[in-house]
Amino acid sequence: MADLLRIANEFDINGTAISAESYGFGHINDTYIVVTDTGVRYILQRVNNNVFKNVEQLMGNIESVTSFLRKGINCSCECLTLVLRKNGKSFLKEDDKYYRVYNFIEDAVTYQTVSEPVHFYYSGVAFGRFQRQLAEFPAEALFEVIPNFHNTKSRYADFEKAVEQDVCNRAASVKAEIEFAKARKSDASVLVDMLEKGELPLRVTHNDTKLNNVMLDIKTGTPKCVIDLDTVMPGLLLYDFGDSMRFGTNPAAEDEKDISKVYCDLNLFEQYSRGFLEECGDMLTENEIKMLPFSAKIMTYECGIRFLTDHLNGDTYFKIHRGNHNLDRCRTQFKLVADMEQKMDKMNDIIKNIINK
Ligand code: ADP
Ligand code: GN1
Ligand code: MG
Repeated sequence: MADLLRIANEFDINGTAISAESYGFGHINDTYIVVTDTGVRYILQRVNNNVFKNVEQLMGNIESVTSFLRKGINCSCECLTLVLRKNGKSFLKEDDKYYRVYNFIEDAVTYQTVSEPVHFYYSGVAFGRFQRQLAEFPAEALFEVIPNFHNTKSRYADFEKAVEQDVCNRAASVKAEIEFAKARKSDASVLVDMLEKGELPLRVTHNDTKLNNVMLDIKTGTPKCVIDLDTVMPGLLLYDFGDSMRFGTNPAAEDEKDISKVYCDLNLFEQYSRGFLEECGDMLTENEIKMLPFSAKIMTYECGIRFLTDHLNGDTYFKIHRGNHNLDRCRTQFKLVADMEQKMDKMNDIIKNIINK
């Protein structure tokens, strides 16, 4: 802890850091809650530079996105705020490790699953608003921190390579999952092809819109702040919509071992869709509207193959906390994909009803 306190004190915080504890449930960065002797709380993060190879450019993105968002705020929401160092820099590099500090968003919570449907509605409001707020952001100013991040076709190619190489000899034990993924290979190119043909517009998107990346007011549930801006890059609006649905319509945990508990709750699908479309529905093209339900399925499929790929590669990307953790995560995603396939017509009807109201 001494090291973390020393690092936190390198930033221009209020008082002197006196405690630092692990915090949150992210799969990528190391997050700590820091408290100072004046009672102010901060978030200290060690940025995962195995995942993010260009942390300096990533921090540049966050600086420009947060200052753009801050200028445009016209609601009771907050914007993620970096605490700078005394020399004006937004991060500290030490022994090839990168650290940053954010103001702690007080009186707000993140949820790991939806307990009150209204929370998911407000999560839709938050990400729909985020989309609208960034509509005029100059996309060319952003560094592409992870190229092809949601290029499902290239994610599929990574998966095939992992199966072929089978570096941990795990492929034989996950035949059913491999077959499930292979059977849907053609789905992987649908959005990528539409983008290439100019049938979907490239926008500035969040790209990691799961429920625990939005902070909701602890009392009212209304949106307080969209967080985890590491992956803000040019992308498809459908990535943001679909990824929220992937995580939030499933009443069970993303790593639930008992997959009989995993399904897509259509009431939750409707709640989020309403919130999202109320905020940014008027921006959407016809093709974007048409592909909303499919995006939920494809983002779930993509995440499933990413977890499976990481399992096959020996768990080098996502943090794991038990044996077969990535495999358990993959299984929940594939169960959800299968359920969404059954419910696709109903999902389409829900979107049509909202749009035609
Ligand atoms: P990761 O990239 O690992 O997911 P996040 O930036 O999402 O990291 O942070 C992990 C968790 O820490 C979040 O889900 C949230 O609960 C908490 N958190 C992050 N930033 C803040 C903040 N500024 N104020 C309060 N809590 C935060
Ligand atoms: C990671 O950082 P976190 O935990 O919010 C991942 C997302 C996945 C998600 C699955 C940079 O998100 O792409 O969808 O796990 N982030 C990165 O839960 O790879
Ligand atoms: Mg996160």
